[in-house]
Amino acid sequence: MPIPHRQFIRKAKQRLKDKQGQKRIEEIRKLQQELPCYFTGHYGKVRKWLVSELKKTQTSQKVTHKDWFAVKKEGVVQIAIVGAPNIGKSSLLKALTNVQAKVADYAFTTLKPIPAILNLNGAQIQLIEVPGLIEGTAKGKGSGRAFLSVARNADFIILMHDLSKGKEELKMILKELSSYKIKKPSLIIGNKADLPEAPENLKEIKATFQEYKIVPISIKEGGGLQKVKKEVWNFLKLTRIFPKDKNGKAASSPVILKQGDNIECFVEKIHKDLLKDFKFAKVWGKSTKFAGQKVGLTHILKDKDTVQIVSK
Ligand SMILES: Nc1nc2c(ncn2[C@@H]2O[C@H](COP(=O)(O)OP(=O)(O)O)[C@@H](O)[C@H]2O)c(=O)[nH]1
Ligand SMILES: [Mg+2]
Repeated sequence: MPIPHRQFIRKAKQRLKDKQGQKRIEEIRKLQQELPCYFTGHYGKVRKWLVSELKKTQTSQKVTHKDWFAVKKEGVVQIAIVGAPNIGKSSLLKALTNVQAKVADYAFTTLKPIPAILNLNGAQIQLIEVPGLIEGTAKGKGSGRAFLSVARNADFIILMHDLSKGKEELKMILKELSSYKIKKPSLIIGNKADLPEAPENLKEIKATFQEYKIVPISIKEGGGLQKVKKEVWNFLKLTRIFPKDKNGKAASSPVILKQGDNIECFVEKIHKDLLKDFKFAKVWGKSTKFAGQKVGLTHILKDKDTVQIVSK
């Protein structure tokens, strides 16, 4: 259950109290994630307040730190792909999206973050290749910091590892990430599984890093990409909701919501104006006891539900 909005505001203010600049931006983004998705009423006001705090902080940030930049958020979530240079990050981006990223057999190929859109089960997911951490640092403090801020601002992290290298290399990178205060990776991709050293290294890595999901792939030979998509979909915790029109015809492309989102979130996504004329909704699918069940705004939806909105 969401906590009452007053308690939320008190907690939010406390958490933002001594935070400035980038730290404040990160905290505001976290709070936005934690906010229950009501767009009206008290929580609607809290939501607006957080947006205005974010804008204020970003404006002052631009004035004081000219070297800071962010990749514009597009799609429903942003995933940063991080790791050492030359492990296949650009290759992965090319394999999953239609972006033209440069792939080359030497470090320093990718010198700035590259965003691309992956369509996953009807959800637009923004992937960002972050230049190899060492590349960033080598290029000078300014852009190195900028890369880190891109990785820190992403909603999720995918860490890529070259399976021709052993567990020490991976340990080092994980330590590096946490020292830069980058989120714990949601997934580790072990690329270059086609190389002769890979099976032995994978075995050792799986035994050492048991708290992580590790997916071996070979972009070169085309293996493992479907598994990557499946794992990404799992950690995103999204739901696909199919709208049904007045005549009972269900749409073929879903509205994408977060797990735990309710009818109000769904209505808001379709059209803000629908909310004031909302009477009830009819739902088919896993969230209901029977087909076509009548529900109100607070009904929580489940993946692949079909929803018909009935207006006043
Ligand atoms: N053997 C092998 N080589 C790969 C694989 N994926 C990428 N590479 C090679 O690794 C090198 C670096 O790739 P790139 O995508 O530019 O890596 P990035 O620096 O991490 O973006 C290139 O020569 C790729 O052809 C793979 O699955 N197996
Ligand atoms: Mg690259």
